Amino acid sequence: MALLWNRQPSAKILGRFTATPQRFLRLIAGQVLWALHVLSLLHASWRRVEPPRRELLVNLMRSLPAAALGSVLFLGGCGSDIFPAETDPMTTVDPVTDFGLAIQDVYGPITWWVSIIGIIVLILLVAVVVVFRDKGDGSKPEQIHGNLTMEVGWTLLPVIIVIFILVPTVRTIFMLGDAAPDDNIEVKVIGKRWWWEFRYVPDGDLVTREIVTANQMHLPVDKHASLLITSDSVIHSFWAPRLGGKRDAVPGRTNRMWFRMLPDCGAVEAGQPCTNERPKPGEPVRYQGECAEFCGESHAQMKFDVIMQTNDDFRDWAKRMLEPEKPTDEVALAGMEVFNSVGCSACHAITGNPAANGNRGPDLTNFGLRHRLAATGYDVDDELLKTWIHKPDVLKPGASVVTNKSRGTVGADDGMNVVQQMPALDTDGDGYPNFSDEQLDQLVAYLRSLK
Ligand code: HEC
Ligand SMILES: [Cu+2]
Repeated sequence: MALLWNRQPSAKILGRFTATPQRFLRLIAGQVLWALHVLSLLHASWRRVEPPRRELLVNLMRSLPAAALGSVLFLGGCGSDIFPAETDPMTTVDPVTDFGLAIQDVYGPITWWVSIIGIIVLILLVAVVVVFRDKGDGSKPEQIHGNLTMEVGWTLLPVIIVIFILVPTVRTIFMLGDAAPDDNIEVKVIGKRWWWEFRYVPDGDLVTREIVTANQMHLPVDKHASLLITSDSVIHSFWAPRLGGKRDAVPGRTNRMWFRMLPDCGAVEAGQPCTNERPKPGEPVRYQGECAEFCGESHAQMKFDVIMQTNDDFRDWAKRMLEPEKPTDEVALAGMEVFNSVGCSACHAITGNPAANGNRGPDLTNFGLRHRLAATGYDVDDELLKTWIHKPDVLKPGASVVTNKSRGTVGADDGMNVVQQMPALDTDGDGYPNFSDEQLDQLVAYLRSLK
């Protein structure tokens, strides 16, 4: 069963896949119960017992518990167990930033209002069905035509309800659409097929020169992050649910988004918005995100991490990105030679390795500090890295040029895939040399030493 949601059983999948077998069963059971409910209603209406057509009502009442239980199971399958953030890193109802909270402040009250309205409507509906049911004595109900009061009422009431929803929604949209507060760090976010590039705009303080990295965005906790989101390929959508809502990444257009983590609960008065999750010195906090707009074969593997750090830790990280340490280990140094001689350096840039200055693939500066491989939920380890270098497709469908071409999938020769994707190195005839195992080990040692 595990194979259903884990294509790569050998790889360690981190807390990203929240689809546990229990949840899966709950979803199925919920649907089965609902299907029974609907079937029972259909059955009753087919039989059309005359007179009276009580059968339908009776069946409705009888199968209602099944439907109710089905709904509970189904929603339980989607939702979280007691602590949302712990079991569901992608929860949308437990925000930790001002942006996330602003959305929650609209979403929360509206959910309550519509629940109450929904319950009132249901009660009225059931009451009408019961009170005005066919009593079986052949009598006709009173015939009426037009009722001004009711018509005005059911026009005005929805208008008022919609205004109640509209005002806070529009206010929040405008507030979040404004420019970011001055105290910010600006990062250009570029959606690629299928990974994320982050380019830090120098601010003369924390970031002295442009820093480029991929799939793992570091942010200082006390500043607003001001993201300039775009795409170099198709439309993607940047979404880290605990930090805030989605923003489309559209080619040729820049969408903005800004947020800052809420203050620490120990530092504010009770009742003020706050979070207990702020990073401490040396203890960053990781938030997960993913692409939320279907963008092709490996859309589901287009994930990223946001690493929240104290300002000082962030400063250290930035410094290290600009001046990484040189590898000293002999194997790693040999790996650098391989990297530069077999063509990796034509697509990947590495600060500190002047020969590596390509820009088609992710910037690999300090790659050894990254947790994940190639924007997926795979924890980086040596074996995985070897698999990736040999055949990226095994870990990420469509990620390699060669397999794409030979499989003849749509887009295989659209120019974009062919130049941009990562080549699979062990396939003959693709212009890249085959490796000896020793060279592969050296390459992996080099990549892992970059920190
Ligand atoms: C034709 C360009 C190209 C060449 C040549 C190339 N790569 Fe890549 N590489 C890419 C692209 C594009 C990606 C991103 C793929 C993805 O995540 O979907 C990538 C991803 C990677 C990653 C994962 C980066 C991350 O952020 O997790 C590693 C590691 C890597 N390449 C190593 C290498 C090595 C080692 C070589 C040489 C043996 C090499 N690449 C040659 C284009 C290239
Ligand atoms: Cu995408």
